[in-house]
Amino acid sequence: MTPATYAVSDVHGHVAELRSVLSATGLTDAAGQWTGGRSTLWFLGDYIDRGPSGLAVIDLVIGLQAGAAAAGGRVGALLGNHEVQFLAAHRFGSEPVPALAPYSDWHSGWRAFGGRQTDLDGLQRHHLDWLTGLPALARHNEVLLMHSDTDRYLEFGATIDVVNIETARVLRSADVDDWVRLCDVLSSRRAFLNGKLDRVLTTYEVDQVVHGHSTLTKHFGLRSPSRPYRYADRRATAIDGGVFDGGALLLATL
Ligand SMILES: [Mn+2]
Repeated sequence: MTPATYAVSDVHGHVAELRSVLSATGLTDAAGQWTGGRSTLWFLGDYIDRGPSGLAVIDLVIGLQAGAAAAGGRVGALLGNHEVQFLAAHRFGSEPVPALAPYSDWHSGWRAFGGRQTDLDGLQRHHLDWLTGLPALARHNEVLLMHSDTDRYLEFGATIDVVNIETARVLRSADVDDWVRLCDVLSSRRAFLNGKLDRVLTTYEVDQVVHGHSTLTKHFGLRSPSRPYRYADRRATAIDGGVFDGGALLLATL
C-alpha cells in the first residue's frame, strides 16, 4: 500500500473492532499481521478499560510495532488517562488516597471508570514495561498528537520532550500525589472548544492538534459520526468515535 500516516484512539479493550478496522484499511491482514509497509500508525491512548480485553489490545499493538518496524513503517503509541489509572490501581491498590474522593483508593476509582479486573489479574511484566514507557505527546510534521483535548499538558513542560520526560518520571514515581495530578491533567477535556488552543499550538510550535479522549457523540454532540471531526477553525481534530459507547472505532488519516 502507498505509505500514509494514520491515527486511532480510545480502543478501550475492543480488540475485535481494532482488528476489523486495521484489516479493512490494509494496515494488517486478517490475522492481525502488519501489511502496512512503510506506513505510520499512531495510537492516541486508552487501550484498556470499558471493554472486554485491554491486554489483548496492548499485545496487538506491541506486535504491530515489531511488524511495522521490520517493514520500514512505524507504529507509535501515546499514554491515555486510563493507562495512568490502571497503572495506579496496580501500584497503589486499595491503599487509602484522600485526594481521590469520592473514591477511597486507586483500585476503586479505576473500577468506577470501567476498569476490568481480568486485565489487572492478567497483567504481565512486558505489559508494565510497555505502558510505563508510553510518551504523552508526539509530533507528526506540523501536527501535535495527544490523548486529551486539554491545554494542561503545558503544566508539565513547554516542549514535547520535556512533557514526556516529566510524565515518564511520574510513571516511575512512588509519590501518590504525582499520580493524582497526572491523572487529573489527562482526564481534563474540552479546552479547545474554549479558546485554549492557541497557547498549545504556539508553545509546541505546531499548526494543529489531533486528539482522542472526548467522544464525538457525547462530548461533541454528533449523532453517528463516521469520520473524525475537525473544529476550532480546522486546527483541532477529534477522533474518538466512542466505540465503548456503541459508536465506531475511527481511523484518521493525517
Ligand atoms: Mn481518555
